[in-house]
Amino acid sequence: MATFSDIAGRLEQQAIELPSWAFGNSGTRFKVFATPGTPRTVQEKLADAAKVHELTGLAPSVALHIPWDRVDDFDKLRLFAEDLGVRLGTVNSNTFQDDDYKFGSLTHVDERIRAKAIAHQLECIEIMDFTGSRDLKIWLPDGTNYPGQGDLRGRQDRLADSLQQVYARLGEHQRLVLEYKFFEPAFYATDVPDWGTSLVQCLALGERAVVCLDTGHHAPGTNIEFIVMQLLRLGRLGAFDFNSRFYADDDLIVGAADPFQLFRILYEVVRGGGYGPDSDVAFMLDQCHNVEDKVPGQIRSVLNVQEMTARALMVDRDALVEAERAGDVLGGNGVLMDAFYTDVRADLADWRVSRGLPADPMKAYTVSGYQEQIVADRVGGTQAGWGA
Ligand code: PSV
Ligand code: MN
Repeated sequence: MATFSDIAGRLEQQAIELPSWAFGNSGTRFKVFATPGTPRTVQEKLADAAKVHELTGLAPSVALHIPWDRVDDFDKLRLFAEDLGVRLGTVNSNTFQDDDYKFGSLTHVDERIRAKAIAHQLECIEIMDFTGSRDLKIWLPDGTNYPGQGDLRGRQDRLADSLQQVYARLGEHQRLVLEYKFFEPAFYATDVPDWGTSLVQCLALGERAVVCLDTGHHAPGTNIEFIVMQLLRLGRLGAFDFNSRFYADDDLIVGAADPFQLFRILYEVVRGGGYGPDSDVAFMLDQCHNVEDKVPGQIRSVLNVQEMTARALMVDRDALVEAERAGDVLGGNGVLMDAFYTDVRADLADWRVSRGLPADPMKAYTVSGYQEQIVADRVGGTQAGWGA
């Protein structure tokens, strides 16, 4: 097995994008709790994200969600972020909070509403031109609740046409990233329910259409690392939305529910060339901190990804190849498990110190006084929220 010092250099290549909405309030359909210190503006969300990056060195960019993060001047917002030491990343469109989209958006049978949903995507691309963002991420709430409610085939055909119109507007260096989700808010048939459908739609568009894999968007027991392998093999894994789930689309801290699954996913990422300077895969978080403080929630998240990446990098690939050739089933499994069970936390602490970062970013946040400061400063106004 590789030692930590063998792989330490490769850890420099890690960059995880934070979702602006992770810093806002969120909840369930039962209740959204307010948290003291929650940002009121996108600028305050960026300040919180910059704090995460300052303490971990892992999170140099922030994804925006439109309309939640809409401002008059995106050029100015880009400069504001750069002054804080972060940059603006993926732009996420939103067609799930407007009454017009009750029966769909890019798949809608009413041409007026479908055109409106397409226009929203085009507005997002216009924003990307100002922010310098590479990726437009589309997740659709489209689907039906009852058999017979909509024509499954017609919806798919309209989706293809809508996406084509959006794709045609992309700049040379921009990408369309299509996210799938097997249910919710639609419960019978979702129009982009799985990686196969997303891939098929992307293949029809062209090379700059790629799939987003949100780790919370599969049925329990799904072998997610297999999907990672296949999409990397085909050159169509565009992005991750990392989070954890116990039951549904829980959006909990990545690595919290099943660290071993995160390790297996990251092993396939490394194995398939998805990690490092030659890879285009965007490593994003898509999480909500409903009951815990948001900034330390994001710090914990990026550290979890870093820890499992280090372990995945340490897997002895040659030994795995050898074991497979020899038909040594338990030997191969043992090679993988050796890396998984290696505790890299002390090595990572030293590695951080050697780079001028705090050994323990969670502790450093607690003693920094930042949480007390934002609680004291952010009084009045309207706290940002998932539905705001
Ligand atoms: C949908 O569940 C999703 O994963 C999409 O990425 C949305 O943009 C995001 O969550 C909203 O939090
Ligand atoms: Mn997502």
